[in-house]
Amino acid sequence: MAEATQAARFAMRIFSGIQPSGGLTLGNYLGALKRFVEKQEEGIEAIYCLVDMHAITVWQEPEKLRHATREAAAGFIAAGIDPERSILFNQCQVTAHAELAWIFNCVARMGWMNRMTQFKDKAGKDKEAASLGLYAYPALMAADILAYHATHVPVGEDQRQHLELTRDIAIKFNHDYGVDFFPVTEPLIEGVATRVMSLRDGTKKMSKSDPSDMSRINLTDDADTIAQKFRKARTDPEPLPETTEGLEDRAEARNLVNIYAALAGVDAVQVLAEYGGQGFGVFKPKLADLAVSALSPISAEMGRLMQDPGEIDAILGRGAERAEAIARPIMERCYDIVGMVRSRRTG
Ligand code: AQP
Repeated sequence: MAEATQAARFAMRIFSGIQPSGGLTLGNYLGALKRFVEKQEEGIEAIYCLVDMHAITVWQEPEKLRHATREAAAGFIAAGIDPERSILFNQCQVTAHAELAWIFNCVARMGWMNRMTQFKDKAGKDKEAASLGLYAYPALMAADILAYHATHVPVGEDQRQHLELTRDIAIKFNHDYGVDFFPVTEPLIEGVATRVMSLRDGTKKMSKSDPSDMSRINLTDDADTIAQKFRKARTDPEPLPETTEGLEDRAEARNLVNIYAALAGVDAVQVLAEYGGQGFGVFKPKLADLAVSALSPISAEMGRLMQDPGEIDAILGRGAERAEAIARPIMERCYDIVGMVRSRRTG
């Protein structure tokens, strides 16, 4: 189906999610949250979801999950998501996600799922012990997006493969049932920080669930902790290069330069124009100062919002009602297309 026809049929709508599987990191902020806020400011209709059902694909302590969900919601609001303009809610409160995921489990092919690198990374060596949910995760993610007929998904680079699977599922569903029902969603992978790397290993992505807290900056870290983590960040002994080509085989240096660029709203060329030839002894404190000035207002506001968890729950509840109002008619039409009888009276 021509992209142009689809563009005409589906109004631009953004969906994106973050797992409350721990505290939000600088990677989540630069790769996702900061860009969600930019999209909101562009006036695009946007739905943001704390994907608690994805989080439980690996074990979560119930109390920690509850706390992380509220804290992530506070992080979204503190970073600039306005829950009146955008829709902000947690996944389990809108049942269409789970319902559509089941249908997509029956559309997606085993061969497609077997190619998913995130499952291989997260399941590690003992795949037999991984949950079935972890394996089926990409079908739930496709459901998250397509339950809203979302056309665009702002994500970090790590999610590219999942977005491709979402497109494959939409195309196969449309083809199998002879309809033009689900949009073929476009990923929005933009900016200099689409893949923020671990501070301990420049080849691994910065992640909430990395066992080493020193590998990441948490949005709740205080100024001293941020400065200490950057000071101790792994680097090589060379000064920063004058050009970006000089970063090619220097994963850790490249990561710190990209983080600086994303926080300052410039590109790596501009960062190197200022710091090329300087050592990390000079660069790291400047980077820490920049990170503290960007993150400390967010962490202060998160702290304030977390004083009133009841208000956060109310915001998530209202967001879920608005999300449900979009997803329910799409879900009902989907059941109809699939041939399922829906005769129960509602309301
Ligand atoms: N390091 C990163 N750099 C850029 N973007 C990132 N994102 C996550 N880490 C980085 C983006 O944040 C959004 C939400 O991701 P998620 O939390 O749902 O899942 P994840 O990618 O699996 O994140 P984590 O931190 O690695 O979680 P755990 O440790 O629980 O698996 C996505 O848009 C993602 O691209």
